[in-house]
Amino acid sequence: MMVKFMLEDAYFIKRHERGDGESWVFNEETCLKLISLSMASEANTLLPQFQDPTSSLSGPLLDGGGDIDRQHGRRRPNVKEISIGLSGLLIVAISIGLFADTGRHEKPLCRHADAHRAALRSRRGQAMSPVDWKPVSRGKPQGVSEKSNHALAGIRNPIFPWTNNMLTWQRTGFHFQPEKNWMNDPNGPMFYNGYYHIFYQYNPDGPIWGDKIVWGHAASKDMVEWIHLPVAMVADHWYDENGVWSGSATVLPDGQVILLYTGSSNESVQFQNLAYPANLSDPLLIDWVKYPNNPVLGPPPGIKSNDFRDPTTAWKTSAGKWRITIGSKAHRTGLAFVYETEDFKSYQILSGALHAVHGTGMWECVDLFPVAVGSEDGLDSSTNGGGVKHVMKVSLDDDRHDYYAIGTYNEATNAWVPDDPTIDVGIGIRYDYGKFYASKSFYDQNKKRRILWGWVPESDTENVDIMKGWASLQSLPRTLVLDQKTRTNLLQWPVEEIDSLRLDCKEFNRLRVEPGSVIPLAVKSASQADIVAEFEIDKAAMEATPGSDQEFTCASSGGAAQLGTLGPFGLLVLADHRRIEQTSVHFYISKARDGSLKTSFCTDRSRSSKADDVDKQIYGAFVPVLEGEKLSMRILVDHSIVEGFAQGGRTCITSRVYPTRAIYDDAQVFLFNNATEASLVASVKIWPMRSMSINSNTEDHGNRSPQDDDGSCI
Ligand code: DQQ
Repeated sequence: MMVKFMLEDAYFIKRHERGDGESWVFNEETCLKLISLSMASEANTLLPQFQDPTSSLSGPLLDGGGDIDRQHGRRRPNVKEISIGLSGLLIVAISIGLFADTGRHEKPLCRHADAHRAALRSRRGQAMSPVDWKPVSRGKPQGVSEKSNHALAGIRNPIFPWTNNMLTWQRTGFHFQPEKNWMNDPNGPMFYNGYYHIFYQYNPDGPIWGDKIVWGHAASKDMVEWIHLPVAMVADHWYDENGVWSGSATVLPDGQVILLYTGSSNESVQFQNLAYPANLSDPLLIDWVKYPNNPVLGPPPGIKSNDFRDPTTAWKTSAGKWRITIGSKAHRTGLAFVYETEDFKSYQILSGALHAVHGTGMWECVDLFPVAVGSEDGLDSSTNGGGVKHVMKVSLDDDRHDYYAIGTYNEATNAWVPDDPTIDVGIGIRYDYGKFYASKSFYDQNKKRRILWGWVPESDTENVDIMKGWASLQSLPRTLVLDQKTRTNLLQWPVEEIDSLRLDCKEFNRLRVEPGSVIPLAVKSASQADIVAEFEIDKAAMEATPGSDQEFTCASSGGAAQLGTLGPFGLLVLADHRRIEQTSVHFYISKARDGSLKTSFCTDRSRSSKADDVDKQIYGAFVPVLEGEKLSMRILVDHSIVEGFAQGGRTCITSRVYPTRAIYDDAQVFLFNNATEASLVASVKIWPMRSMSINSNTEDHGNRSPQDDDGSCI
């Protein structure tokens, strides 16, 4: 099946009449876009696959090709039937040498290619050389966090020959993603009038971050079956001309809904703006109105005009006023300002900062919310007082990770103080030790719980995203509660509604896994699967193991293939039958000289793909395991995303992986134990997962409804 690029006819192709019959040319705007993309692509070795000027329009992404104009015996793009995107056009254009005006083609489709190239070069003020080309920075110069995947910047390795089959498989079945194009941060999540709403940073013009980011919008009754809605807000005013950036929703007690968001202005100044629904009785809240006197807030004195963004949900004080916090930085100190308002139109800055941490750089997408001590109920954002702790979260622009800390918010002094300053926000615990950024939580008054969404970027190159026609996912929505056992961390867990996607369960009960062994767990396909596993490690071996001073970290200690006394052990997912490709999600126990045990939870992607143009970094972190607890993990595999939760969600790792063989029915699951001394007893349940309805992914295990199967393990 070919990758389906969804392209409106308006995507820049123009039909051109000539005396000798009809032919097709790209209009000037298209040519400019294609040429700038091709200049960005020309250094990579993707091109040889497409360079044969005599080849037809077919290529890895275009099998099926365009149709033949029978009358003139000439191949022409058929936008209706082929429906390819800008990315497809680029590749087609490159493949038939459209830009070169070389005479290889009697009728080049970009007739002023050289002039366009020269103009672009001089605009950038530099000659682009294929050798030292790096992707155009997408973010920092505009005063917002870098969006392109810099782990792979300037990649010169041969680019893997991706096929349609492989790229089509990468699209997920039960993660939220728009039908096409680029997505980043979740914005303004809320429950309103029977529907969950998710807005998101979206580039309607293509699969890479852009300078006209808008708010995409979708609604759902259960966060499982989503309705894609029209874009909620576009960049159409001077104060948001460079992008409608991140922000939050507040549902007021009288039912009004307030959106506050950052607009990047025509001069790249970050202003805060107000918007509200045009029609509150529309449960889908399709139309949004921007307040006519926007912006409502500009950067405070002494703060750089592009270091002031991402307003939070408002909380109500005991005096009945509303407060919001906004992230910023002063030199290298990350900080958050607090503003007070009665009407969301005029604001007063409160003195001091809510909190500041030296050396953490710009704070994006700050979140501040209460959690209950002694209960797993979620709390409305305005709750404070006895039995309540406040969690502060910051997204660090410098390393693009989300950090949280547990502490106390004092309304009178307007300061948040961490319980343990050694693990202050930005220097301590992360929500997730893989790819997970710019997250946002909301209180779900429907089920009395707090829910977290996070942006999960790609780990491949922009070139491949252009081929796919889409980039980025949202994590599964996760419930957030204070871990009542430790009280020093949160527990994150996929919302219970996700369980309704489970199909017939396969159970593997109390399997003995000897040191050095690998056991296949027979399932039809685990491209979409929910896996729960528990491990008991041989106690005698644990006790007999001598302690050591050697420090273990998942990333630096050799991954799943490294043999240790008490690990690694766990599961291999997205593994083909020969395990040429495999992604491991595993534990490793290390024993210190004083006999204390430390457990790490890791995801090893180093052998996840034969492709070398994807990031395969090993992820991991320490996970608290309390006396008497078994080691447990839950892994949700959904094509190119693997979300792992250890010990009920104390430590989480979300990864993007891009196998080339371990796909479709060859995406298998294995148990493994690379400990040299300790055997294991493992119990595993695997549920294939059906697709949510928004993602018309073909591999959905027969599209059965949840009623067909209660997914229970016998
Ligand atoms: N993304 C938005 C900004 C935010 C950043 C722009 C975080 O508002 O700071 O797309 O990824």
